[in-house]
Amino acid sequence: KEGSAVPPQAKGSWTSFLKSIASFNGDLSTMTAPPFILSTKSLVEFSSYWGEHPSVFVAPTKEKDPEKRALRVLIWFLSTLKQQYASRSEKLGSEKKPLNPFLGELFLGKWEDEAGTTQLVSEQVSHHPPVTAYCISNADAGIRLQGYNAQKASFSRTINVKASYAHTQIGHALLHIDEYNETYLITLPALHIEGLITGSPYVELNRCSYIQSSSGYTAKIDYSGKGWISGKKNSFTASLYPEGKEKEPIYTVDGQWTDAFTVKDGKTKAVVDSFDPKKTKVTPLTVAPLNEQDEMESRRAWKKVADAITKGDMDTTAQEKSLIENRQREMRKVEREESREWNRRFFTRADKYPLVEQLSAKIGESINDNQTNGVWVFDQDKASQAKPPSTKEGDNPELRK
Ligand code: CLR
Repeated sequence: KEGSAVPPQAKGSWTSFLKSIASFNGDLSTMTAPPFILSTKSLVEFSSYWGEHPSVFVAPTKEKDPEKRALRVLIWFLSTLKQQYASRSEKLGSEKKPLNPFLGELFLGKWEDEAGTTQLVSEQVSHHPPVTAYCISNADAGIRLQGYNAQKASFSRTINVKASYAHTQIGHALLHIDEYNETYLITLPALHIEGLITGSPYVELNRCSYIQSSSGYTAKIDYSGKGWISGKKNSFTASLYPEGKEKEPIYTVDGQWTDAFTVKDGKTKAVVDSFDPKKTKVTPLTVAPLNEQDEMESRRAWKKVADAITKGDMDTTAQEKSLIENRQREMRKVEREESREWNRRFFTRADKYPLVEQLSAKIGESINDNQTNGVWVFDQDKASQAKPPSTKEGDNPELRK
């Protein structure tokens, strides 16, 4: 038997947590977990994983050939997976339960490096169900990613029911390249958590996800996890093909998303490129100092909770959490009384999203807006009214209306 990472005094609470997972209703805001597995970071921060290699993100804009451009987009997508799904386990020793964002919570920042300035805006646009929307853009390169996703626990009944946690992401991302007026619809992989019994949970991806471009290319990524083909964990195979011609790949990619992967020519099978996420520099995100942040900004809002979690002080953690929750409840009450809704600062609910529907139809997916409290789009007008983080002078009360 493997050793357990559960602290001795938490054995009981871990066991009851595992049991509670089995009967969990899927809404993350109702999940309670033992202290040692709590993270000090809110889920609203997770949007930043899409942009941590700005040069790889803007690379497609420099490619004139549409096929190769679609390949650059696929490589960028694959390059984000390690940060998205393995970085917490690598840094903290295991996956942790993130803080559950409140409605209107913001995470703003930018990356500055050889790719210029890449901006991040992430906003919690719904609380029940929890939905995060984000926009990552590099104006000089003329590229913009926007997306929204809801998180949902889902149950795979095939595995030992007591300690299994499977998870579906609802939503999608859209990458737009100005120069070619090209849009890529990106679907999100399903995942499950391994290592629960021993108290050291980590993420493994399942099934498949797609990237469908308006220029007529489809990329399909199959996640196989440990064992299936190579016996290595986090394995995947991907292929890029003209839409409708899955059997005629232009490129194939295989390897591990936490390790190296290689790109091969679909016909000749010759290796044409490779990528190693371990050797690719991660550009740190610049976030305004706490005292200059708006009070809706995640790290400022959760500061006292995060400090209490770090100290292991569960009484203070609970107290500070209730303060936030009560305040939110109060705000919702006032909104109901005045029959209005919380005004999202950067995103708007869209009634129709024809391009997305058109692209998703090509990969046989449908956009399910009733699970995400609507379809969320970045609103340029709202955004230009809300001052970007780079030019903000202190805590501007104007922004808090
Ligand atoms: C959020 C959106 C990001 C990618 C991403 C990575 C890890 C996922 C997270 C998403 C959603 C919440 C998640 C997390 C891993 C563990 C955590 C599923 C999809 C759950 C809620 C934690 C469960 C408690 C464990 C300690 C067992 O782009």
